[in-house]
Amino acid sequence: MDHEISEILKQQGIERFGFAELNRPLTMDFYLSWLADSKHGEMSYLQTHAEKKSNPQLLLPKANSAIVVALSYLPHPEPHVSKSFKAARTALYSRGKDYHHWMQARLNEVCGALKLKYPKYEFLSFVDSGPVLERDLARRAGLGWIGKNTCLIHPKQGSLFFIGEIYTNLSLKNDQPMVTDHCGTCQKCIEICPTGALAERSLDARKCISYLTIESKSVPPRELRGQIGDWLFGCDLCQTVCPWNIKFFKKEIYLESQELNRADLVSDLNFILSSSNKMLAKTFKDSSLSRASGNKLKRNAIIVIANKKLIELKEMVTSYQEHKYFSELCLWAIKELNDGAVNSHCVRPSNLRE
Ligand code: B12
Ligand code: SF4
Ligand code: SF4
Repeated sequence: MDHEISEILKQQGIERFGFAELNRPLTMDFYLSWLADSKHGEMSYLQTHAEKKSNPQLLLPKANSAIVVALSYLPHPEPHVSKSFKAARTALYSRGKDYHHWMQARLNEVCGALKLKYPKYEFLSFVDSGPVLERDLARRAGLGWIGKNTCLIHPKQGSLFFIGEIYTNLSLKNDQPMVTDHCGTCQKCIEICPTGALAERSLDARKCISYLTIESKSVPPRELRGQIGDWLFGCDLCQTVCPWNIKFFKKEIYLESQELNRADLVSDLNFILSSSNKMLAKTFKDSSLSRASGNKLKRNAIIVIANKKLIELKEMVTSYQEHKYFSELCLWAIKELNDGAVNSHCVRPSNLRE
C-alpha cells in the first residue's frame, strides 16, 4: 500500500515526501517551554494550537499516519504575481504566489486522488497555518534535520522548501530513517542573525525580522529597527549563510542585497506609501505579501527608508506623522534621515493614502 501511495504522490508531481506515525511530537516539551517563555510574542494562535499539536487525533479521529511533503521555493514554483518589487528586499519564499493557497490546493488534489483509491479512508491536509508542529513531523518523516537556525535542512536539498502534510487513518510505514544532525561545530546562522534572535535551535520570535516584518502588528522596538536593515518582508540570512544551502543553491542566494538600483528602491517604497491600504490589498492579493496588511507594509517601508537613508522619501514619511499608528516611528525615521542626509529632493505625497 505504501508503494501505491508513493506512486499516487509522484503522479501528482510530488517528489519529496515521507511518512510519519501520528503521535505526540518529539519536541512537544520544548514547544511548551518555548511558549511558557513567551518567545511566540503576539502569535497567540501558537498557544491555542498546542493541544491539537500534541494530540493529532483531535484533528482527525483515528488518524494513524501523516504523509509529509516538502516543496522547494527556489526556484519558486508559482512565481507569477500581479506585481513584484524591482528592488525592495523580500524573503525568497515570498517572491511568488501565496503558498497557503496553491500548496493547499495541490495537497487537496492529492487527497482527492487518494480518496478515489481508498474510498473508506479519510485524508486531511494542512499547510503552515494548521495546528501541526510541521518541522517535528517532517523530521520524523525523514525529510531533514533541525538545524541550529531551527529550520529543517536536508543534506541534499538545503532548507529552502515549504512543508505540508496529509493526515490519514491509513497506517503507513515510515521507511526513511531520521536524518542525522549535520551542523557540527558550525555557528554561522547564530553569528549572522542581526537581532540576536537565535540561540542553538531556539528562536526568540520577538526578535526575528521575519516576525517583526510579517507577523507582529506592533511597531518594532527602537533598539531592533536599525538591525532590520533593508528587509521589507521576511528575512533569509540564517538560511542563506548556511553551508548546506550554499552547497546546493550557490549563486542563487545572497547575503547582501544584490547591487541595488537606488531609484528602483525609492520607487518601490514610494509605491507602498502612496497607495491606500485597499489598493495594496488589491495589488498583492495573489502574492505572499498579502500576509502583511497595508499598515504593516508601510511600517516596514518607513524603517527601510530610515535605514537606507532614502532622503528622497522624507516628505512622504512626514506625511504619515499625524497617523496614530505611525507617529512615533515617523519621528524616529525623520531623525535618522536628518542625521544621515546627504542630498534631498522630495517625492510628492499622494492623496491615495488612507
Ligand atoms: C510561527 C512560525 C514562524 C515564526 C517563529 C519561527 C520559529 N523558528 O519558531 C517566525 C515568524 C519567526 C517564522 C519565521 C520563518 N519561517 Co516560519 N513558521 C512558523 C509556524 C507557523 C509555526 C512554527 C512553530 O511552531 N514555532 C515554535 C518553535 C518552538 O517551533 P519550531 O520552529 O518548529 O522549532 C522546533 C525545533 O526548533 C525543535 N527543536 C528545538 N530544540 C531542539 C533540539 C533538538 C536536538 C532537536 C532535534 C530539535 C529541536 O523543536 C521545536 C518545536 O518542534 C511554522 C508552520 C507550522 N505549522 O509548524 C512555519 C514554518 C516553520 N516557517 C517556515 C519558514 C519558511 C519561515 C521563514 C524561512 C520565512 C522567512 N524567510 O521569513 C522564517 C525562518 C526563521 C527561522 N529561522 O525559523 C517553514 C519552515 C520550512 C523549513 N525548511 O524549516 C514552516 C514549516 C512553514 C511551512 N509550512 O513551510 N516562522
Ligand atoms: S530569519 Fe533573520 S532575524 Fe530571523 S532568526 Fe534568521 S537571521 Fe535572525
Ligand atoms: S549555518 Fe551552520 S549551524 Fe546554522 S543551520 Fe546551517 S550548518 Fe547548522
